Amino acid sequence: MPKDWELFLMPYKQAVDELKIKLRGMRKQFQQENAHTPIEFVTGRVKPVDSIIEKMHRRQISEDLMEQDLQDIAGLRIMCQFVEDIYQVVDLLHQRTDMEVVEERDYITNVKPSGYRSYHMVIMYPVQTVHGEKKLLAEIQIRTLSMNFWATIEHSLNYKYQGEFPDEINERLKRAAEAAFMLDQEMSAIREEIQEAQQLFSYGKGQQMIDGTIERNQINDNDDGTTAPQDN
Ligand code: 0O2
Ligand code: 0O2
Repeated sequence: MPKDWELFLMPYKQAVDELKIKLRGMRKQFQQENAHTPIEFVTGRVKPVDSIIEKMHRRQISEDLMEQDLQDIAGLRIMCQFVEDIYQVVDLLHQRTDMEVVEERDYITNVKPSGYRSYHMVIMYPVQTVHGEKKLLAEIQIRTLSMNFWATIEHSLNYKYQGEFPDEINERLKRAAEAAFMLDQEMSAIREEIQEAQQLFSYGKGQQMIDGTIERNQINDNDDGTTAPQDN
């Protein structure tokens, strides 16, 4: 195991920070161009050391293979409004020249037995360090808001039951996953109508800015794409 975890994880932290800025920048660019943005918001984290150690034990990964086999030390998550947006983001990431897609897992078409849905991409990403370039793996999970709601709840229940759900909870979670996916399908069916309304709304916001009546964008648009007022 690395003697100095902080030092070992530094490039991973740098990768997560850089990728958050780049992915949030994509959202900003779509908004600036008054186009529908396929990215609703972006989060990211470096896997905590205890989770890294636990996963290495569980998957019997040796230390020399850690950086190769543990693909989610750096993890990014992109939340989208519609299932169609997920595939647009996938295409956009394929086109980028600052990262290389090395693996993909489509858990939307191939739903996990738990009911989990998301699109996973593993990328090779170069970070510049004082010792030169270091290429490392990062995992990008792309999902709808509805898939994210389900995964977040299921993940927190996992803490309580350590993955051993009682049958009734298991069944309910699977039903909830299907209900969440039905919500996605219903929203997709009226996607054009929703996007038209959203475009009118954002155009309205822009007009208000030009008139100088109210500077809504300043209070409403956080860096992470949420709409809560900023503290700083
Ligand atoms: P928990 O509760 O254990 O999950 P910012 O200030 O917005 O630039 P910040 O504060 O680092 O960035 O937070 P960010 O980027 O909004 O999101 C961090 C949270 O996102 C983490 O919570 C994770 O829950 C979640 N997350 C984001 N991406 C991933 C991912 O790829 N994999 C996993 N497993 N989780 C992800 P915490 O704080 O770690 O707490
Ligand atoms: P974290 O940081 O707690 O989220 P493995 O861990 O062996 O099952 P593998 O091969 O590394 O999986 O990759 P996989 O299955 O493509 O992706 C693993 C990650 O996807 C998990 O990270 C979760 O973030 C998410 N995930 C996969 N299946 C489920 C599921 O059934 N429910 C929820 N809520 N999330 C899931 P980790 O390792 O759990 O770490």
